Amino acid sequence: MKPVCISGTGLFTPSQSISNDELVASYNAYVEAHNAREAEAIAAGTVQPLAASSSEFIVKASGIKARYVLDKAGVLDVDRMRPSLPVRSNDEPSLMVEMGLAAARQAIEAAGRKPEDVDCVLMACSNMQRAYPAMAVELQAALGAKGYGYDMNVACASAAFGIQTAVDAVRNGSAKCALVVSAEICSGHLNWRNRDCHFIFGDAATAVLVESVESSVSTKRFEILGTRLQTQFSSNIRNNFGFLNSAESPQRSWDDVLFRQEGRKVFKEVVPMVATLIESHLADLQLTPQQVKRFWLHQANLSMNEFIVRKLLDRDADRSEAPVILDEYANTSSAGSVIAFHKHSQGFVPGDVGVLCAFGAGYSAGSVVMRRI
Ligand code: CO8
Repeated sequence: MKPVCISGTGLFTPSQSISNDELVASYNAYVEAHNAREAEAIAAGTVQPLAASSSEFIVKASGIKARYVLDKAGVLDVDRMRPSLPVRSNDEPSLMVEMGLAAARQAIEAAGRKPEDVDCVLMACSNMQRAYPAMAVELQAALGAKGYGYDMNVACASAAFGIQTAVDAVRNGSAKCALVVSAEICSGHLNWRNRDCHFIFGDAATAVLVESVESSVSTKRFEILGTRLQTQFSSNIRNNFGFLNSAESPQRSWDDVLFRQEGRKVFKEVVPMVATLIESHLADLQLTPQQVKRFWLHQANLSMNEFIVRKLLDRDADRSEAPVILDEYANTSSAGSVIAFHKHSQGFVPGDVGVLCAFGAGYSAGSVVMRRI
């Protein structure tokens, strides 16, 4: 098989960040206002009081300390509690493409390439800003890339699925230089009024360039030794937003067309699924987890990642073996594992092996085993 590599990565980080304390102050002001407004009904037992959130809980339960967002003011505004994003005309670039473009340009430059060298653009992420035309095709045009582009949605695992698709395209000759962009505006799909999950997500965009080893010119390349994908249906992470919403009767509430999950169940079911996926994938490549220098895991929950790596290594891992970015970024869905890779791929010498693994709704999971060359 033709050897294929990741020749460059890029990252776009929004300029605005919200700390847990800022987020909790806004949420608790909303709770107080709600409980005061409903005081009589609460006293009569016909309305349940809302409970306060806390920064201590958020850090303990998730490891998250802050998150980047496109619009901090809208999220923290107690009367709004969602980003305020002005509508753009059809002649203006869409937000997702603007974010993706910044990450894409970095990845292309890191690989020593030019935009016109790219001949396949995949927009691989959880939530597309619109149904069509495909976000990837708009990005392809904005970039000045050639070839073709299309969108892929496999929730938080989208980047791994996109990388496998890019590898297949380069291997079979349908592309020479494939770009996988994961632009996530999670702040638009999060219910900031839901105490169970109001702290979970942030916004960011990543890009990964995939080429054949033979034709790549990058000075920092990771040969992809193998990719493996797995899916298993579950409604434990679900978003019912879709094009039938306007036709449905009765109409769904906003709560039902935003992100929701059974976090505990997800934790329990996804940890073993991911550990088994990585272990069996490595075994089929004649590798053991102990031979892996670094695991760039999906960034949803710190304990979840610690469990997965402990299962693989039979001991606790340190942060150089399993980098953490969720403390600063929160869960950025498909961008998370690529941010970890982008920010923490230094210190590798030729021959060193690393595993990128993304997982999430579906359930879906994908591992990418790579070796520095
Ligand atoms: N503040 C204080 N207390 C709280 C809060 C809060 N904010 N929230 C809950 N509590 C309380 C609960 O009421 C409960 O109290 P009690 O014990 O008295 O009933 C207690 O804390 C424990 O609650 P939980 O059991 O819910 O808490 P956990 O310890 O399980 O932690 C987590 C919750 C952090 C959600 C955890 O379960 C988790 O991270 N699980 C894994 C989730 C995961 O990986 N999900 C993947 C989602 S990503 C994906 O694929 C989606 C893609 C789509 C992206 C779209 C963008 C929006």
